[in-house]
Amino acid sequence: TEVPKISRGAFVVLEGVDRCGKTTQSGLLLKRLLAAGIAACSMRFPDRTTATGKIIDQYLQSSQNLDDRAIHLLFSANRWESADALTAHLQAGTTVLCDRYAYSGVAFSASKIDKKGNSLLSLDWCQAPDQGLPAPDCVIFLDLSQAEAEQRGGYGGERYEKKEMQIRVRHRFGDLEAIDKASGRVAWKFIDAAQSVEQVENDIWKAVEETIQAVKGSKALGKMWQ
Ligand code: 2DT
Repeated sequence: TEVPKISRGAFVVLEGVDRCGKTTQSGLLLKRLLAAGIAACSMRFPDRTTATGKIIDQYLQSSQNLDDRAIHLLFSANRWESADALTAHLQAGTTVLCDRYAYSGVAFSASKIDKKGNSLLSLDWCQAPDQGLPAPDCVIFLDLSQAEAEQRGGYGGERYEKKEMQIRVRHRFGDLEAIDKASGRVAWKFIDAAQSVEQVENDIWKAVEETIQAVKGSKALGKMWQ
């Protein structure tokens, strides 16, 4: 007798600029998937609970300084630590939602500049350590203009929560979307995060349903940037 093969879970990454409501939406989405009877779990990066995550947390809270390359590699290592578990969830048929991923990794590091305004780390250099990680089936990008982000009541006190940095990060996300578009491997869905929480939730749900359908059509799990 043949055991029917369960199709793998979908891998959905949520990205966006600060203040876009990403964390709220990832909670709502997980609830909705489970309510619809779809096996699902969520992850978030940085995962501040692991050994690398603790150093990352100290760095973000500015209680520890690190070389820009060293912290970039730690953020990447923080994802690689979870790569096997992530793949296992997907192969077992569980849909995985991930709040930030390698896209944030590259967008933030590649937005660092020196005193003259020159980039410190190139996009290519930043992408390299994450190459080969499981690739998402879709990237849901919660888009918010700089003006709308500012209206939401200012940024917090962590290292990257500064206006000029956020503007550069938004551009780097655009560069990364263009790279995925050119390769045709990972679909990005842009969602207007200035809408109400319910509207954003519904737009995300539509995007996720489409992604799950595509995965059921036996779309193979890809590898990041290769
Ligand atoms: P949260 O506020 O979502 O905890 O993010 N970051 C994130 C990086 O610089 N590199 C990465 O690889 C990742 C995943 C984005 C904390 C900050 O860390 C930044 C915001």
